[in-house]
Amino acid sequence: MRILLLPALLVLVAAGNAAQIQVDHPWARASAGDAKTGAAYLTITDQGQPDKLIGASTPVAATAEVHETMANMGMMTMRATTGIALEPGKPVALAPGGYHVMLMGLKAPLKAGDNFPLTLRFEHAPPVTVTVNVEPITATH
Ligand SMILES: [Cu+2]
Repeated sequence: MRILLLPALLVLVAAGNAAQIQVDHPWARASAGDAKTGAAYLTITDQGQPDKLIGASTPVAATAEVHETMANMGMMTMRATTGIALEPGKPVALAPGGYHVMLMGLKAPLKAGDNFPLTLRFEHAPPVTVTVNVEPITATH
């Protein structure tokens, strides 16, 4: 009996630890000159329960905030969000012109070819740290 139960238990433990949040293609644009702000982009797919992206942090910037871009009286502006809702199985893109992770107080300019860690925080799922690739300043995807 014990021999039969053990594998079942291991499967349960493995399922509990499976990544609930999938993050694809994390990238950022290289800094223009010595700009102290930047933005990181990525696509999040929630593989678990409904959740919310509520924050981010990275060692390369003093602050990271989840922002949304919006048109306000003909001007594109952005503001911090209280969170981005994630629905199971529905990818949410953080991309130029929309949601992004704003990096403020960059400790050094982002250079194409470099990469840096970015930790995403969720309402329910445990934090996820991804590696953000810095792409040329002309990158749009
Ligand atoms: Cu922003």
